[in-house]
Amino acid sequence: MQPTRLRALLKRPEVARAAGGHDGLTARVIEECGYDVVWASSFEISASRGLPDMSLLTMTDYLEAARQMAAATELPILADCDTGFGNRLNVAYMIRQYEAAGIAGVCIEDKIYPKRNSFLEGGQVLEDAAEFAGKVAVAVRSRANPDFVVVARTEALIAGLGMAEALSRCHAYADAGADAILIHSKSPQPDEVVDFLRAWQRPVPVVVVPTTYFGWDIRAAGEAGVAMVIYANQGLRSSVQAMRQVLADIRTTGSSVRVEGEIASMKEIFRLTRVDTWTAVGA
Ligand code: SPV
Ligand code: MG
Repeated sequence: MQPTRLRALLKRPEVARAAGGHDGLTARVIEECGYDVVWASSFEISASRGLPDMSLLTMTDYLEAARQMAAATELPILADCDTGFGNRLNVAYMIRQYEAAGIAGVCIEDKIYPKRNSFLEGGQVLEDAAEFAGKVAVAVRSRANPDFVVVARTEALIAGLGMAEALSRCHAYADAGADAILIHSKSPQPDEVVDFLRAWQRPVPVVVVPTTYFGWDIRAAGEAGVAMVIYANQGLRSSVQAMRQVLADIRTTGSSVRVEGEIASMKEIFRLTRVDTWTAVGA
């Protein structure tokens, strides 16, 4: 059901909106804010454990986080699965595991393992395109439900390899059966993503992550032909900022008086964590 929903979201004329989460609570907030999809972000899942997004966690760690998100929300979960955690065999295993956990789809990227977050300088090394297309084909073949979504992400622009390389890679991934393409860019302007979209003639939907070119809004993305926008990390970044301000204020003033009106009440957290449902179970 969730895979079918995610697939339909990628096909409709309106742009789908995904937001990055890392646990049950963040998934619920994303749902309440009206997003269509939860992006189980490798960056957020790592950062929430105090770790950088550098392939330090295992597939099991990422899967457990995605499972928590799926349990907490009705929204489809698109799981960021980095490089697929190994070779084609690992990809086949990963697909089985994520599908069985009720995840709607996965995204794999064409970097070599261990990968580093796209916004870290250096170490952005791409896997051979044919090898990665092989991984995409295995991912597609390994799903039990044909609606389970496989997104193929190219890091060609991140690695500075240029538009021709990005396009030829995405053509190969589409030929291998990818349900959608994610074109990643760290440019402060949307120009290279716009150029890519202009040149993209396949019927395969395109997903973007406007972290650095944040001025490009959803309307502009829709006009350029984007199927889904992922706000991958703004949730986590905002929570760090808010927590820091509030805790610093309490530390400075010696009480929480000044911030009580600005922070979520205990009642609100009870509601978000469905305390009524659990109370109704009885003791
Ligand atoms: C993530 O959210 O983990 C992503 C997007 O993969 S990025 O951080 O931009 O690489
Ligand atoms: Mg990631």
